[in-house]
Amino acid sequence: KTVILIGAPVDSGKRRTGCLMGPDAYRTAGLANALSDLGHKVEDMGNLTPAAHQPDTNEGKLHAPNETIAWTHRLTRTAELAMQRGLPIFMGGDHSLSLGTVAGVANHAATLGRPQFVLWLDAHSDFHTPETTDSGNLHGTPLGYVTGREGFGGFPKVENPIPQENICIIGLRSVDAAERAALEETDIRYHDMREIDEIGVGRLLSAFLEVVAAANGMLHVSLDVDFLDPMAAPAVGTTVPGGATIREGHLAMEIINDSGLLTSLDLVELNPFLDERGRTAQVMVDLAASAMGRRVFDRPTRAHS
Ligand code: DIR
Ligand code: MN
Ligand code: MN
Ligand code: MN
Repeated sequence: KTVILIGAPVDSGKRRTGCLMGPDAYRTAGLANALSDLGHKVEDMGNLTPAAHQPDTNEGKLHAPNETIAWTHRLTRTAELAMQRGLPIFMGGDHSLSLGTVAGVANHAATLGRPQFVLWLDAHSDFHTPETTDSGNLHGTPLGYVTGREGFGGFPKVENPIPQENICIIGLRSVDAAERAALEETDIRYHDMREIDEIGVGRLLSAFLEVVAAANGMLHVSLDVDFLDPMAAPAVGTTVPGGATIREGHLAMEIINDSGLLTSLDLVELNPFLDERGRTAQVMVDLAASAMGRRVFDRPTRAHS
């Protein structure tokens, strides 16, 4: 496959800064080599910048809406174009980058007449709107946006909203009350950590992938660092204990690879400023490699740091 690495140093989706260093941390942890070792043709587009925008003020409840809107414009267009040439991996950046990446890949799927599906691996459901968010942090809103919820005035119109039943969230353990109420009214498929414990991430995921395959769908995977337990992946601003293990993460990625369905991937919320000698960046690179065909049997051995 042709894999297109796209640096999206988005840091406007929440107040704690540092995610802007994410793309370079993934490069330093060897993402391009990990993928080319698997036989892929890898291109690195470098880091994007947001579209031109007015500076943000500190008025109002939302944090940095202008910058996030500008990123949404840039990323929607970039995702549409990259999809014509290969499999984009968006190296974040915080989760607000997915307002653009998901909107863009959905536009491309529409030109092919194929349905777009989204797998959201996250402790959080990110289903807020600018009106329902308590924190004012727009990284909590991408699924609200791409499903076409109201309340995104000033943002680009979502041309091809993702149907609710085409979305599956796995890993939930921190859902705000308003979000939960909204989510329960939808046809979004969602699985919390207890379901991972009792049923297993493999079975939950396989059930969703069967639906994607039956529909000849395109599959976008959005992997939030906090899907993983903070003991395994500490470099994220919103750690929530009780997350997925390294093995559950890899199993999910390996099953995604086996399905042959993956068409685009976000790696989001890595904050290298909070990392321990690049450990979390390395975990995310290894997970991406598993999603792109590395088998656990072949994983390179690494000296302890
Ligand atoms: C939180 C944060 N629910 C909010 N969401 C996060 O601000 O709305 N998503 N961290 O991954
Ligand atoms: Mn998230
Ligand atoms: Mn999260
Ligand atoms: Mn939230």
